Amino acid sequence: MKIGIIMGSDSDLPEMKKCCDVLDKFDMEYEIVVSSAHRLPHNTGKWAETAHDKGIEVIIAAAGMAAALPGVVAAHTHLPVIGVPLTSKALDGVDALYSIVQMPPGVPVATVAINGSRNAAHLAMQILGVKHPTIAEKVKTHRAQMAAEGLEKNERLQKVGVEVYLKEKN
Ligand code: RP5
Repeated sequence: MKIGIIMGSDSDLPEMKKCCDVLDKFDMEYEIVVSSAHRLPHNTGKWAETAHDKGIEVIIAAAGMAAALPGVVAAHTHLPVIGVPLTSKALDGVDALYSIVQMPPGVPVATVAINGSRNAAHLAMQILGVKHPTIAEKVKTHRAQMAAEGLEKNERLQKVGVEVYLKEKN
């Protein structure tokens, strides 16, 4: 097991499925659990404390609203923790962003954008790539594919112009 994903509620699952989709695409091993820092504090702490022993090497923690989860998980493990702030109705994710990003020195959470669950997956792979060359190769191959796609798009735009390009795109 390489990546552990934890989220504060099953209502976070639709956004976190996008993270799973990226990891599935690259054939990455992960486990995904739902455990709230506020509603299940002991369970959450235990999961984080035992993550390393289970073979997890990097953790993605996602939550909305008060969003204590990524910080609480980081407090219970030496593993790197990537925090994903999720949108909520009242404050649209800014509440979660501020909660997750403002960690005290010594207990960092690497915070991605609001609803940035796909980038959490990519960052987790980059972290694992430091130790696992096969994962680093996957990251490099993906970057090369993105660059090739970008060049193709520009070539097409230069060839057909704005109007046709937009018609084709829509
Ligand atoms: C947070 O509160 C969760 O991460 C979720 O984003 C939010 C709302 O949770 P539910 O009331 O939908 O379970 O802890």
